[in-house]
Amino acid sequence: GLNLTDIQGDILIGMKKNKEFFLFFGISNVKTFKAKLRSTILPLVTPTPEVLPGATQPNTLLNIAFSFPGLVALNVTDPTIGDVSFTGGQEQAASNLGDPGTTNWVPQFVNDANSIHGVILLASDTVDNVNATLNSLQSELGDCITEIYSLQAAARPGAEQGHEHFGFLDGISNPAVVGFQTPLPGQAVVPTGQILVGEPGDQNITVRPSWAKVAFYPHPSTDSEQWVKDGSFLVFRQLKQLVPEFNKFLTDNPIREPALTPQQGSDLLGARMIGRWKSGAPVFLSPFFDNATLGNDTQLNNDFTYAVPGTNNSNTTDQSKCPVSAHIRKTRPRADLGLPENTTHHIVRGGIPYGPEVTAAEASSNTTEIERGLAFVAYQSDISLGFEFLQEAWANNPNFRVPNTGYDPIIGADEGAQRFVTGLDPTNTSRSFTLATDFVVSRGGQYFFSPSLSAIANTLSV
Ligand code: N7H
Repeated sequence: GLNLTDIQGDILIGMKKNKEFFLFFGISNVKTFKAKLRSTILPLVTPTPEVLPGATQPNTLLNIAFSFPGLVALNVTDPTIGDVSFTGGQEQAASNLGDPGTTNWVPQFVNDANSIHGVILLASDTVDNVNATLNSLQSELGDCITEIYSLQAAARPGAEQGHEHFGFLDGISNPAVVGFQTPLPGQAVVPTGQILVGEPGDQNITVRPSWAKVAFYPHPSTDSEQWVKDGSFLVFRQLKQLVPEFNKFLTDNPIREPALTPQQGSDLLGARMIGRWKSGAPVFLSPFFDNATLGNDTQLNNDFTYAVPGTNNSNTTDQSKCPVSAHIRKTRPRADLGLPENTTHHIVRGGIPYGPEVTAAEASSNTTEIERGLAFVAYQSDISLGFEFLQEAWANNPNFRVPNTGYDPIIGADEGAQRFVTGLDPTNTSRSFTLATDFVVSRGGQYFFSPSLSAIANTLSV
């Protein structure tokens, strides 16, 4: 079985707190940092058992991950971990990811990409708790680290808690790894090595798509690299969401159907862009109206495949119940790639919203004035088969599976160019919509490696 006490808590099921602070730091004094990593930080690192349901938790949960330049600074054996995306860094991948270069990026992710050595994640119920931990950490660490950038993220208030800024319930569908969780109906079950480096299934890919970068070698490859086992690559992206603009698009383009009011037509358009209603109910199971009971029921809200009910085969072209390009269908095609489900391209998502609610002025002008969005966090054992594959080969590919069905209307991108998507109008699924601007704008990020606790103790801090 898995050694859960050795695996950082955010990886497999997430720290799941209402407040989360991301501290991007540089290491200014390697020797002192290594000593403090062991004496101060390691005892605060939250392992998986502490985030399991019913566990007693500290007030503030902490996880830590390192960039490639960070592992180089710490002088570990093979800081590349055999992952070329990790080694290259996210900045190098910007255009491939569909960003218009780094024009919209947070300056620190560009200018200080080599100085950001790691990220500390602090999660708690209150910002006061986070700040208390941060203050004591900073006074203990002194000047052996430098803050380069930070982001305070928070769940949305009141009834919107758990919903991202466009209004949709998030955190419903994440894969379960074999032998760890009992899967809920419809939940993907993936080999442990899909998410954790060095576990069965890691890099166990016989046929890689021709465009995919080939890793140098499976990780870990030699005994001296065993420290990478049970770590996971953490992809961080600050994804700005243009909420008033998104809402205006829905208002301007309601699905017209006799049984629907214009508001219901707009809601239907939004739901078909995601593949779920705001409550979380999948449009495949509830094609015309939201169904909050279904959305909230974890036994039912993920239990579908896109296959025609009663059949076990893939259903590649029918869009009547869910567009082929809907965000959740692009990023997890389920039966569309055949059953049993493909287990190669799965990530565990642990993102959280950041930024304030839409103001009255923004709503009435249909224009974003204050930045808000998603602090996107994804874990996988191979970045090019995980996050990069979902973004590049699926979301940004208008011909994925069915030619000319268009981009993922939420996250699909073509370096800022206008995009098209079909399938959104159930009364005419060949109708094409033009998305003149992106509703999600990448502000960039970095690739990190979230090591096991034993790697922190025995390798990174010595
Ligand atoms: Fe996505 N959204 O509100 O539209 N996402 N996502 N995502 N996403 C999901 O099923 C959203 C992003 C995936 O298993 C839901 O938990 C937004 C990136 C995957 O069926 C909602 C942003 C990538 C799934 C959103 C964003 C993904 C998923 C439904 C950016 C990867 C699970 C809730 C601001 C490259 C699919 C749920 C499945 C679900 C939204 C980003 C991937 C509501 C707003 C960058 C794999």
